[in-house]
Amino acid sequence: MSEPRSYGLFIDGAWVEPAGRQRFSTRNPTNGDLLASFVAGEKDDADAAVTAAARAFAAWRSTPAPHRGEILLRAAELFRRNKEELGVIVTREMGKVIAEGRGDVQESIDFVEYMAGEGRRLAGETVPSELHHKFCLTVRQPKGVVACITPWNFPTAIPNWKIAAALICGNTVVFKPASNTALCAAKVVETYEQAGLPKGVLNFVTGSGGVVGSALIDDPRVRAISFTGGVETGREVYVRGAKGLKMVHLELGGKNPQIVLDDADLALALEGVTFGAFGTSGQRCTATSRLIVHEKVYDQLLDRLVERVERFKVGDPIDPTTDMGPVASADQESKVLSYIEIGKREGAKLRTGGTKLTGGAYDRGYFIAPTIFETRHGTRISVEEIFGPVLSVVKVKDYAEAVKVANDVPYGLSSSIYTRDVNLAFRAIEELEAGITYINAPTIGAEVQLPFGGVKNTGNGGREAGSVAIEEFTEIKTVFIDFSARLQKAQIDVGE
Ligand code: UN1
Repeated sequence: MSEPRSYGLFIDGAWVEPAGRQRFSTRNPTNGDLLASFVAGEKDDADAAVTAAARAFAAWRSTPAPHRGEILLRAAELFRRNKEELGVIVTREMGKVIAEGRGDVQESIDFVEYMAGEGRRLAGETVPSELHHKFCLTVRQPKGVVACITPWNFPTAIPNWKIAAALICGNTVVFKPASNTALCAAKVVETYEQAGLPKGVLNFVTGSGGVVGSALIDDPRVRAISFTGGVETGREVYVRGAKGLKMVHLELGGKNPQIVLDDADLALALEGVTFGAFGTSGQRCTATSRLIVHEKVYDQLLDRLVERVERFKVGDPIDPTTDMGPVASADQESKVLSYIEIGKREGAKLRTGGTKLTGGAYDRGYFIAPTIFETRHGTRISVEEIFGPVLSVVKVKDYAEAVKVANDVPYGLSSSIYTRDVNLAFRAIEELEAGITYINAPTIGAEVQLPFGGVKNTGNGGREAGSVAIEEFTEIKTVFIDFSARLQKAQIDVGE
């Protein structure tokens, strides 16, 4: 890779270097290589970004939505053209294997393209009036300045989910990315810049959540906040956003179950859980962190899974033959290792893994062996989000117990069931408490043209992606057009 680059903030269409700021760097979690350096933004920087976004709002709002869509389409084309380069940057900065690094960028392409098309829809509704010669309809209008605060695990895709949806609706944006994947975020911003977005429409402020994020959340000019991250931070964002009566969209954790019944195609279920639990080193909100297995097939499935995972090649994620890369940061590593200790202490049976990998190249990065615990439902490792390559396996006696266990956690993002029984599959759709249910497929791998989000502590009811993404970023205006040329009184002039 070329020399580490030094980035400023992107405010009002220009890369700027405010004087006297501290800087921070991002590093490759595989080997510690320095990647790029960034400004640790302060409150003044967040203020300047909001000022630019507020100023740009009037013109962007009145730009016809299909023209906004053309700019998004150009951004999508650029993401496509640069997919390989960006995929490599995702892998270098975040540590997911290169196929998934490319997948992250592909998800960006898919979503930005999809939202570009939304520029020719942004549909309202037309409904009948109770009065003569009167039209009733709704139109969508943007909210204003939107703050997009994003995590590191999908460092191009999740920013794009938020930014593209906000922009197509006519909002202007201040984007505050996770610090450890700020290079991916800067690349996203450069792409929109090259696509010809007018100045001030997208602004980029790096820095800590406590400083930059806080300033954005409390700024009265910010009308909506879209946040993906941990549940405790999310709760604080919600409470503080509520004080300003802002729309707050939250995408928080998960403790996603894969249920395997005794009639399941076990080879398929095995492939599913392998990808669902250990893809992205388990660092997806949708990752399979619980395998709930019918007692009749429990030993058979678990033995095969352990054997499969023990053959995993854990190493440099840029090597296409690697099955699993490192976790994303030192913080992640210590959090995951502490959960492994908790698992051991609470008496879970460690079937494989359970250690930091050391020796040779491992010593330069944050590598954890893929870990499988047999445990009973209710232990901490079986109900708390770990966000790493740690799978808890729980034995159940039938479908009813499987669903009970699956639902008995504070989260409800994704869920999956493997069965050939069509009735039980449909019952699972009805009964699993989750925003997403997969039948005979793993808990990861949502597609952008469908809503994404969850129930319980996973969020506050909103959904990203799909056509409903525009709900978060628009106000509905209800319009009555009376062409009767006389005063008509709703609820009073009845039956005429
Ligand atoms: C996330 O982990 O927050 O469904 C997003 C999936 C991906 C998105 C995950 N398409 O696994």
